[in-house]
Amino acid sequence: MNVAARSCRSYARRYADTVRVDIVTIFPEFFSVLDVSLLGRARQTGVLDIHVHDLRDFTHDRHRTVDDTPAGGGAGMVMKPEPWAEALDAALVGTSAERPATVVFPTPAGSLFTQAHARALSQCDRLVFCCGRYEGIDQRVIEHTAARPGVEVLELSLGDYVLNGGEVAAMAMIEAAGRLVPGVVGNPESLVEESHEDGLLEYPSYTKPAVWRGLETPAVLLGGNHAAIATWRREQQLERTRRVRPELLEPEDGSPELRKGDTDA
Ligand code: JD8
Repeated sequence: MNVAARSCRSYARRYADTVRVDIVTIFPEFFSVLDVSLLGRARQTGVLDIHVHDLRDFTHDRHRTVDDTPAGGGAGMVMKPEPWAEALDAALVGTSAERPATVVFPTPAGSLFTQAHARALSQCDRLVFCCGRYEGIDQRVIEHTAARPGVEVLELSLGDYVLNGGEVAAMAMIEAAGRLVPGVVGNPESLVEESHEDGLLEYPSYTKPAVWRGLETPAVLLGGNHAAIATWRREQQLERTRRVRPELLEPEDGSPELRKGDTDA
């Protein structure tokens, strides 16, 4: 079974009409972007209940220390476990098998975040995002969190490139999941057509004027033949996907001999 399918089964289904999201970070100001646009409005209308916590508020020393030297040596610093445990104690208050929560640790060492994860996260009642910095978080925090009753832990990577911390990744995951929560996007029909929901890239879009700087809108889009338009758009999706992202057309778990271009000829 692939990771996404396995995750879908184990994630808590969403029944409440509000999704509660807690974010733990040493840079709470990063998340001011969640005040604007679609997610900002969803927060105002109460569909999303987002709370940002400063990890340093869970320290007890004068310098509000969240990092320490790596066990075994090496460059950089590692986030110490104690503030994380206290922050998660607070974020997970009331969590139980009956009131489950999904805790996401964005990390380059995690599974690749996909639209299937976004879909599954959008169906959870309670999400907690733990944003690491430096070389990352002491691994025991992940282990300890996964052992809490009612908690499902996910280590997810935004993609195969290096970020300075988990904040930007968490933001992308929150936006991808948040827009799938019922009531966040005004017209739910606009969700079904889009990229990655059907495993293909999107078709190109055009608006007026029909001729702009000598460039024409494809005639089929101006002809009013809706069947022809649908056929053209599907062909464009397939052509684009084959050209730009051919791997999306290959079977996900296909054995090598079944894959196109992978024969031993
Ligand atoms: C969390 C610390 C930085 C990671 C040394 C620089 C996700 N797709 C992704 N790329 N990078 C991250 C990510 C990076 C993070 C942290 C997520 C916490 N860093 C570290 C290890 C190597 N640096 C990510 N999701």
